[in-house]
Amino acid sequence: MKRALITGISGQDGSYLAELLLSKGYEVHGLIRRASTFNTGRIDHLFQDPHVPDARLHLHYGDLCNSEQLTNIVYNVRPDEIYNLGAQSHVKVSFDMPEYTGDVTGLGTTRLLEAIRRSGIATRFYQASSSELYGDAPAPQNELTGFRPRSPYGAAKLYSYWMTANYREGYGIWACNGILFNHESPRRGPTFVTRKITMGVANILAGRQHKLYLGNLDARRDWGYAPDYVEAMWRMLQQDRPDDYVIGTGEVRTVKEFVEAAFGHVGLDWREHVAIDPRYYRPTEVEYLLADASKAKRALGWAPTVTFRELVKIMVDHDVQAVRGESRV
Ligand code: NAP
Ligand code: G4F
Repeated sequence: MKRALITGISGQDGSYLAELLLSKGYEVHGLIRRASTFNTGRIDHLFQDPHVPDARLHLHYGDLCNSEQLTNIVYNVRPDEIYNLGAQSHVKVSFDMPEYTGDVTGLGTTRLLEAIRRSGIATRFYQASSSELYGDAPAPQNELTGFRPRSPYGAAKLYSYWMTANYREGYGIWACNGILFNHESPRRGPTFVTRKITMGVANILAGRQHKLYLGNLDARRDWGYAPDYVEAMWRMLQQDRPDDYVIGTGEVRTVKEFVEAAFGHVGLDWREHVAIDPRYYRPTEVEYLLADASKAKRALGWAPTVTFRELVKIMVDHDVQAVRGESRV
């Protein structure tokens, strides 16, 4: 039985990845942060009582800011595969908390890579790199495009990208960067723009909210469906040799197009409900992200299965049902 460790298991991607690996027969270990309330809502349906002899999901308290515990877990669990998905992942928040973002999203990766190096275990490492690395580099972006990050988050991810590449080259660690473009789902955090819009639509439809306040509607993103993207992560770690891959749909839309599609799906006119609040503008914006994922298609046999329209429908339908009290993800 293969054993995997996932940091960020309580997040959007971590929860889908845990489902995928459990379905493939893996024993899955996840790093979670201690909180005063439960923060495992996205993985509660996967929970197994650890006293059950054949339990295959195990959660460990720890933090990417703390190397002791990372080293303990890596050394004691001795995973075959490690997926580093934990991060302060919000770009706008990274402008408010640049130092903390650097600590978690940047140095956290080094702490984990050092834990692997010092433990001496043979493991395969996945680093959750991001299209934010590209910043204002011209679109479409692929593995050969130069990085020009435009936020503390992007800069922290850039550091992690290069540490991953350096540990691969310097120490022979089997390590990959997945450079993933935006991917969404009904489990997306509510302050990212897609989920903020779909939850806003559901609340407006139910008469619980009248206005939805947003920032830059002109930014263009390549939005895919998160379960497709965790499949790509897994495929990267099944290759003969470690490499870096861009993952995205190759389809680009503006935030405004997402708004129109989401409101239009339930028969509302977005212009009556959306207002601009400059507080959601960023000091530096990434205007145009569009993936050229031809390498992943060729080498991993990976392709997205959900179109932009289908993604909007999945998310709006989920949130409308959730407001009616019928939610199930
Ligand atoms: P997410 O929903 O925000 O999840 C982030 C995860 O990181 C959560 O489990 C969170 O735990 C954990 N975390 C935060 N700070 C931590 C710390 N100090 N120590 C340990 N864990 C910590 O993010 P996501 O959308 O699933 O994305 C997964 C990864 O891919 C992230 O690294 C993100 O930056 C990257 N990425 C995402 C996208 C995208 O479009 N979704 C695209 C490219 C790259 P709590 O639940 O306790 O907060
Ligand atoms: O949904 P967003 O916050 O995602 P962003 O900044 O693209 O970052 C996400 O994708 C990255 C991959 O490219 C990940 F690495 C990162 O972890 C995260 O998952 O914003 C998307 C766009 C931006 O241009 C933003 O300015 O939407 C614009 N926007 C307009 N109004 C808004 C809002 N973003 C947010 N969060 N909230 C708004 O009200």
